[in-house]
Amino acid sequence: MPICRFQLRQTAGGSARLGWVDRERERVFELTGTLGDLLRLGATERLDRLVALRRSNVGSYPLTAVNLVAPVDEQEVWAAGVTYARSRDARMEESTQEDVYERIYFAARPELFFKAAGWRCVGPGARVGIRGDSDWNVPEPELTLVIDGNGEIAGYTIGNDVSSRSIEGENPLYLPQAKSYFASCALGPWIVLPEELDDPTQMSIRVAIERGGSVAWEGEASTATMQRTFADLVSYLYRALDFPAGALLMTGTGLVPPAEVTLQQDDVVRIEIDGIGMLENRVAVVAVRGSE
Ligand code: DO4
Ligand code: MG
Repeated sequence: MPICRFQLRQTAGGSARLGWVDRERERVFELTGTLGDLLRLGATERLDRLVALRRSNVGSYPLTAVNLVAPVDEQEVWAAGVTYARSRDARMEESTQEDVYERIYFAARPELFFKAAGWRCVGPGARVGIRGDSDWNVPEPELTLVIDGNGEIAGYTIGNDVSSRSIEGENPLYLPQAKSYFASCALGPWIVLPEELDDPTQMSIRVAIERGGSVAWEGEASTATMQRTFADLVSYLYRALDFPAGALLMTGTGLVPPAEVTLQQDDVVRIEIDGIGMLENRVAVVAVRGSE
């Protein structure tokens, strides 16, 4: 059963709690401890602890009585780039420096970048941001790995690596500004354990941008078309950094809208991944300070 983080609706703004979700009964069962506590453990201890926690019966709530929040606490969120041909091609079209994308697609060392501290991430139903100083912005639907302190994959969730194409396209060295700003990282709705997921290398990812009640753009891709393996991405991330409380790693996008599509205020971005669920967020333009 998926692991989630949630707040009680009646105390919205109160601290987030850990839980597991019974999707059939549509209830959340509270668990003591944090996601970090679980990810500090090895795989066997984590499963034992989850079994023990599930027996402890701290409290349960109907899904309608809670707000799910991003399934991340003290972890950093990292992201891989140009792991699908579609991402490479879109960046070669937008960029003044197209060869860097062609080269990284085939290079042994993957592109990995820091996306967000856990506390900056938004969860299901919250607004995602697009920068007010960018006129070309897109969602990037990505299967996201939840990795434990030992570098083992402990679960999977959905990520939206919202990005500015105009800022990255102007100069690849602007990548951190294109990628990391207020509410640019959405995660959720929950974490599905590896034991509970069919083959994650063969999963369909679907996205739709809804505008004023109709679909402005939609697309579908399969993780089967990814150019790299999850193990390879994780091993590079953990090569020269440690993550005692685990880390999240977005695995790159295979879905980039055509050039004429840009996100707008109040668009709704809906991402679905088989076996995991749906992550839906409405868009808000993030005001930037000091721009004309
Ligand atoms: O190279 C820039 C970032 C690529 C990215 O975020 C992706 O491919 O998903
Ligand atoms: Mg991305």
